[in-house]
Amino acid sequence: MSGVEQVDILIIGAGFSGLYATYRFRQSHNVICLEAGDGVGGTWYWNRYPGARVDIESVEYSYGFDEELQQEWSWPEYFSAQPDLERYANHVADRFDLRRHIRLSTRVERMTFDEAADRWHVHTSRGDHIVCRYVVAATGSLSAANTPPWPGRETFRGEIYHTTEWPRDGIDFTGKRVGQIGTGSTGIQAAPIIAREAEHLTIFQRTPAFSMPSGNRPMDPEHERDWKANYAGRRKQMLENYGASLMVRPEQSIHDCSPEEQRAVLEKAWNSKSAFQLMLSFNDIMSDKSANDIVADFAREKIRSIVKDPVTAEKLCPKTYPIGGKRLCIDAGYFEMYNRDNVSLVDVAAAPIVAFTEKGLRTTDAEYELDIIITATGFDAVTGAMSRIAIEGRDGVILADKWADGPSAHLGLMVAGFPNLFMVHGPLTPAAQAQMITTGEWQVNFIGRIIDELDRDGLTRIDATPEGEQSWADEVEAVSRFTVHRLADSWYNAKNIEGKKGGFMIYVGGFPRFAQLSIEALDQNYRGFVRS
Ligand code: N01
Repeated sequence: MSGVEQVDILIIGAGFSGLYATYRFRQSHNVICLEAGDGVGGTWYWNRYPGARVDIESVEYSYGFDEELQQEWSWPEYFSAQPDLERYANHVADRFDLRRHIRLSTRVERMTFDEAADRWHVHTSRGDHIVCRYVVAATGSLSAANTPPWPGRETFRGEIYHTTEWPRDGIDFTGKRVGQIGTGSTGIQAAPIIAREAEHLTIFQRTPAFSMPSGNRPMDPEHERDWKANYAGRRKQMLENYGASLMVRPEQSIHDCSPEEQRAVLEKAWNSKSAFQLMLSFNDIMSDKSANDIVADFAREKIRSIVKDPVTAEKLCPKTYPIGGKRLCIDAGYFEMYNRDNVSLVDVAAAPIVAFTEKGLRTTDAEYELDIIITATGFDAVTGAMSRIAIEGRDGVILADKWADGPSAHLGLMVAGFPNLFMVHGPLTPAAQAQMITTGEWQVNFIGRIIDELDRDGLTRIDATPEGEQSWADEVEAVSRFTVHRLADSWYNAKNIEGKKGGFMIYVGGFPRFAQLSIEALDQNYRGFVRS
């Protein structure tokens, strides 16, 4: 498209937050939503690998903004699979007539802030040049693929796929020798299904993961009816809970129980059919390393009881970080998969992968011949999606440069020097520590309040101050001291990618505190912001 277009609000991303932002802002403003994919749904558009499924109950992990929508929609399973989540995103786009605001297959490449006019100039992969008052970046915290850095990729004669860029028509693994790199939430979901089809599946594991059974099952109509009878009340209650979810946080310390009592509670949690119940068995698992050790031992015992070959079982037992320190994985038959004859495990912590070759992959001690390589290697998380756009704020500062040593953002919402640019689920927000659809709606509404108050007061610019950024950085750091997350290398602290700097990039103080501090900042005369 040629010529310069003008809109009030430009939204980047048509994932769940971007769709809601489009709905919310088009009621009062002229909006456009740009989406890199050729369909809506964000995470649930891109991650169509076999077994992709949400780990929060779908009755929770869904929109609450429209009572009719939540009454009408039915989830076929407790923890929905990717196709159902994508179908839901498409339904919402159609039902609320959002598509006329959305431009698909359009990646934002460059943005510059015009200080004289208080306008962003946004340039896209299709040549659009759009001038707008505000940008709402709903770009996702897990949307920029982390691709392994090894040389020789172009020499490999077979096929390579990243799980987050999965072909729409799927992949036929029949009769193929498949190699999968990565055993995080994604790899653990995909592998058991690939193993059923492939001639042979080799898993290349750098760090073993803790995982528990997802407990997915067909939706119980009574459960659905019960939710729908008081959906609004439950949504409100969710926002009052740490993870914006009704998962119950217990009062009891593990140290107040005898070993037998501990075991009984942990067994019940393991079989609860409720993902994460294990971590919610006692109140000190995430804060007290000795409490955590008891649960980690229990989870390792489960692995040893499932995996028949003791050498493989031992390799699969995580021993270098606390359980829950990296996000707990959920699975459907992951550990059982290693009892198959056509699955083998390679420890690439001991002998790292160094290159793709014509025939497959080479580690420091062997070459593996493969027909298909799956990189389930995760994401340039939290900052990647924004840093990959050339965003130039005031005084010519580029966002990726400003964040070179780690992200800064007041309330995880705005970066000083980048006025009128709001992030949903930005760095230093609870992100995946809280249920992302409901908290995304909350953040969009919060941005809505800011924009409405600028309009009301006849102002055209809002920026975070360096002091605001610093105070939020202090808060993020302070709350992170109380959790065992610090003891694990993960995408939370940028240590999943060699050379990436970041510090602790997730707010672990809980959603209610995050929301309360955000509201207080606005109520206290926009503390940490400057408006003009
Ligand atoms: O990514 P990850 P993910 N050489 O970063 C390995 C959400 N999610 O896509 O642990 C060898 O967790 C890496 O090894 P290591 C959820 O929030 C949710 O799986 O870094 N290996 C690891 O094993 C989750 O936390 C759901 O040592 C390399 C794997 O690749 C987040 O997304 C489902 C490597 C990456 O694991 C990310 O999950 C899926 C290298 N160079 C995702 N680089 C559900 O809701 C990376 N690895 C259920």
